[in-house]
Amino acid sequence: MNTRLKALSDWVAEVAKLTQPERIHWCDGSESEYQTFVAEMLESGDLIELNQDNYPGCYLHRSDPNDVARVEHLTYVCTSRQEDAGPNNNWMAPAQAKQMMLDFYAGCMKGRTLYVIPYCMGPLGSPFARYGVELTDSTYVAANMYLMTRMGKPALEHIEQTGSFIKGLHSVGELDPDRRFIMHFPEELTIMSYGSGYGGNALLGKKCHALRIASYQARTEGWLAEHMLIVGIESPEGETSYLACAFPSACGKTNLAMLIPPEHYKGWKVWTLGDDIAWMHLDDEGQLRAVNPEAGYFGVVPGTNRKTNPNAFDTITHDTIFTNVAVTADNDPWWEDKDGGEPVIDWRGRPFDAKKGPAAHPNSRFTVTAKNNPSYSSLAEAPEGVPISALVFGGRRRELAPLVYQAKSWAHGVLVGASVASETTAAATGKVGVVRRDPMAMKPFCGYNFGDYWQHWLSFEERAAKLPEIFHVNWFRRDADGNFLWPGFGENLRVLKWIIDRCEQRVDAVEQPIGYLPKPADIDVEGLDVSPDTLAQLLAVDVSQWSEELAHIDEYLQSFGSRVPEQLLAEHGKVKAAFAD
Ligand code: SAT
Ligand code: MN
Repeated sequence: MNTRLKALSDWVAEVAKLTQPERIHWCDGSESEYQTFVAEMLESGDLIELNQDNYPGCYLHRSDPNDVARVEHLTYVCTSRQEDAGPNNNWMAPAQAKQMMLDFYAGCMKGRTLYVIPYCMGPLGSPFARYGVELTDSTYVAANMYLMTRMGKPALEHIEQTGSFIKGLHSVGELDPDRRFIMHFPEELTIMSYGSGYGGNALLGKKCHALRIASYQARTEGWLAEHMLIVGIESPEGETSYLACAFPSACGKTNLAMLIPPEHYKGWKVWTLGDDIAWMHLDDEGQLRAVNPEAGYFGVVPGTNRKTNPNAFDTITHDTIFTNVAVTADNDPWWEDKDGGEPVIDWRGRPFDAKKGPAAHPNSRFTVTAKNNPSYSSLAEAPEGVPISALVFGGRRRELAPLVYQAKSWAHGVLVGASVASETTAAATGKVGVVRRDPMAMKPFCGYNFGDYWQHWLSFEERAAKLPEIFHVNWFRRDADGNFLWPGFGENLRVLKWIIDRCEQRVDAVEQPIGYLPKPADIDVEGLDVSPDTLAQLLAVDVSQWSEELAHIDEYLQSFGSRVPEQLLAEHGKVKAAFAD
């Protein structure tokens, strides 16, 4: 065995006995090892080489057509008491769940390689970094983990020193949707995943470890593991503010994290720290600081182009694994709104026929190291993380939620986060475009009861010296004809600027029952096709729509029974009373 840590070698031996792989490969995390994975997958057909002149180092993976997104209905949190998982999670008794998974795993790796992937989430050696080991029979997963995490020898050395790591066992199995489960055992720091090779179901360092297990640990240890991008906004004066923003999957986190300032924002710079997950701790001075546990991006491809997100576009022109995109006659990758090229073969490998649906799958993805990103922040590797000035929640709402508003206090901000709702997207299986409650964009990812989670959020008020201001944004408002009212993408910097000005107390606002809204004159629309009337619509608070929303929020909070913090209900009561005034 390739480790001196007995707990690890014993576990690998036990899993090998159960799953019976043909061989075991201990990942060292080297570039040459990655190239071996690629060569093997080109040979097996798991990867297809794309045009290497136009897209050097880029490959295409076509997944099973039944395995293209997260499966929330098959994802479970198995705590010993059901109420600890909460109504927000599927639950199964740990012994039952484990037995079911062990039955699936019996002999499942026959003829395959078992990869042992030691990985680190967070900057290596940072006090906030956490370690795990994923065992998988998928070369695609091993290659993706190389791009997405700090994996291999240094992580293993650290694990050997401390003896502590999260155990993640994964097998693609038969890719049978009826034999597919993603199981979490937070009390035992263990993950078991079977029957899917898709990102969030299979790259166990990401949603399974860095959100579900980590959020559970964070609660007991006094920190936060959140579904948030981290971005640094540098003004022409050289002052950088860091924001952490929570939006549900496929609502533009990657775009915001890589934003390019609008033309007349001369001298402004935007730095990416992370595009999906933030781990936040209070430092010795009581300041909230964030690190990104990941080292790469698993982003939505469709819609990415030189206009919407030039940084992302540049990032994925080399050394990228594309999953489920289409290809052109020149063997270039292609997706909807790529601008340029024509699809010839669709994501399933069939000749493209518009009647059969989109060329690229709506949840097609790119996997790429963060080092490819031209705007990658020099502080992204800083062990102590960056100080956070503002937390921003948001969702995809065609109506109701204004472009931006600010919570009146920390506790009110926790209510704003807890009340987030958003239209569903293709990032998870199921119907798209249905509004559902998605508190803090964590509905699919919180590893414990939301009632306890909100209490944990509230508890920061008494422990922190200066907490970030909390905001809510909505880039997705539409008019009666379905047209977006706000241009979005790089222009969102105009809203972020207002947020930063509020944090620095440089601008005042209009008080409304739901929070502080901008004065129209304080949202810069110079050079935009946004009329004063449109801006007024974007900033309007419709009383009758909001009273309906408040009733929904009430009902939702009540569904958590006695676990909902009294303080949260009191905050909600204040908003209702303000509307009644
Ligand atoms: O597949 S992932 O869960 O990693 C992507 C997402 O849905 O956010
Ligand atoms: Mn995500």
